[in-house]
Amino acid sequence: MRKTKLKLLIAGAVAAAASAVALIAIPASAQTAAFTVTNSWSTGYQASVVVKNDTSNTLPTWKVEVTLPAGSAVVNSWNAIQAGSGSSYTFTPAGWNATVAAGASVEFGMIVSGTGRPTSCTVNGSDCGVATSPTTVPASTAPATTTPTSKPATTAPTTKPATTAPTTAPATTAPTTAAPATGTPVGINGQLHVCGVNLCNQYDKAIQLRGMSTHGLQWFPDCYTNASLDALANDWNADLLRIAMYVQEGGYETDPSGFTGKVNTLVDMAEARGMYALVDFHTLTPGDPNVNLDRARTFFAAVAKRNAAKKNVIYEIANEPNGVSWTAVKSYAEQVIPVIRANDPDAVVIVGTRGWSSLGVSDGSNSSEVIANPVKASNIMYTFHFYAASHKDNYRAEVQKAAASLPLFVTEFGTVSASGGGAVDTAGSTAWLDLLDKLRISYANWTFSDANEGSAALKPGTCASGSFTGTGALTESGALIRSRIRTADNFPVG
Ligand code: IDC
Repeated sequence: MRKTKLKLLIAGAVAAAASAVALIAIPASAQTAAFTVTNSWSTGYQASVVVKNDTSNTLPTWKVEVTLPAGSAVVNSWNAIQAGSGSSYTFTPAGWNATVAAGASVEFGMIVSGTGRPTSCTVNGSDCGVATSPTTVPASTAPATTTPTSKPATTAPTTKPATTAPTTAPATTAPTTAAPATGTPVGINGQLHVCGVNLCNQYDKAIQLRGMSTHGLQWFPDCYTNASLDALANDWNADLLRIAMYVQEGGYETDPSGFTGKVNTLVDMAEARGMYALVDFHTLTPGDPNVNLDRARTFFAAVAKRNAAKKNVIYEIANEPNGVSWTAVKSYAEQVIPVIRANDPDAVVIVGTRGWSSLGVSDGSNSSEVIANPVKASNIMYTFHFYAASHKDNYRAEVQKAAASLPLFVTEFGTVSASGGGAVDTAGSTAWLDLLDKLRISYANWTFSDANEGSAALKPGTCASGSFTGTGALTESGALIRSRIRTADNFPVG
């Protein structure tokens, strides 16, 4: 999420100063668009486009047309509907972001393969001020790529609803932007995005992340320490830490700023070890996520704003919707996702599914309800959860089928029964993990904790002892899962 401030389409006075570059003047008061390269690599780049309404009237809709030079193409975009191919592309509102109030702006993003920057751009038919030369800027020589990592002021969201405050984080959650260690999962893969049905890395290659979920943060504080996360990163070779922040049951609702701070601290601890952090808004009881909608808005506004510059954060907005229709879950998602996008535009967001994130199967439905009526947002994935002793072949068949159409992420699974206890089902767990490996579906196992239940990876008493490495600390479930997670990732890089 590093913002490199390489602004190629510049409006107004700034444009006039760039005398070496031919620019088309725009009126002082107009709809403008600014194209910013937010991340680049040898074979492509990520860009953000901000459409700003500088007039005193509401803009009812917008359309941005971009032309790229030969050899460059848009491969993926989010927060806009993309049409076109080859060198010409059109971007129109994603559905919820058509209207732009006077003085406000909307933002969308894209991944481009090839290094050619746009040769032209219009917003609502008017030229948005395109540099006609140079058309390509090698990332290594771009003047601003090493300058500030913070988002330029012009891209700051101006339409954030008042309910998405707070805007100030407690002192304990001051942002850090430590560069991920090279050779680590985050160091190699960088900012992730969804491409087709896959999770893709900064080279636009499909990857699978394998890692562990915490137990409820309110119950197991001793389990998430520097020593335990060192073991997870270096002994388990985990790519991912899921941070399960229960909302009820003594969780977030009892101390919003305290739990927000705990989550942020774990995001930093994962980042320092080059692991991705999956921020799980662990709704469970009640099962309708809309009950927690206001809390979700407040929580995600704060966490997304604070962590916007990081590359390692993925947001999971509702753990396990249950007793609620898909349309209700979708409505919740379409209200929470814009809050995240307004603060952290390029992060992957994962949406829970009906029937305890079973794609509807545990409620007698299936993934077709999602495929037929997807969430109106891009750069998103859908959640699937299973417990190996409870969820068998019919669930595996559904995942196999759904994975052809939907980007899936197994943000939680257990080797045992859905109660979280009982015996490890080794054959069932192996069948599931083989399927996920084959489909390159990322996963996090429940739980990296020493809870006295079969799903816990660590023997009771491990966290108090402070000794986490090796197999001595592991339960049967922990030994099985560690052996699956610690094999080489071989992330594709080119
Ligand atoms: C379980 C814990 C258990 C705790 C309970 C509280 O394992 O110690 O008492 O939650 O609600 C899920 C949920 C996850 C459950 C887990 C096992 O996401 O919170 O954890 N499970 O029941 N979905 C299916 C299983």
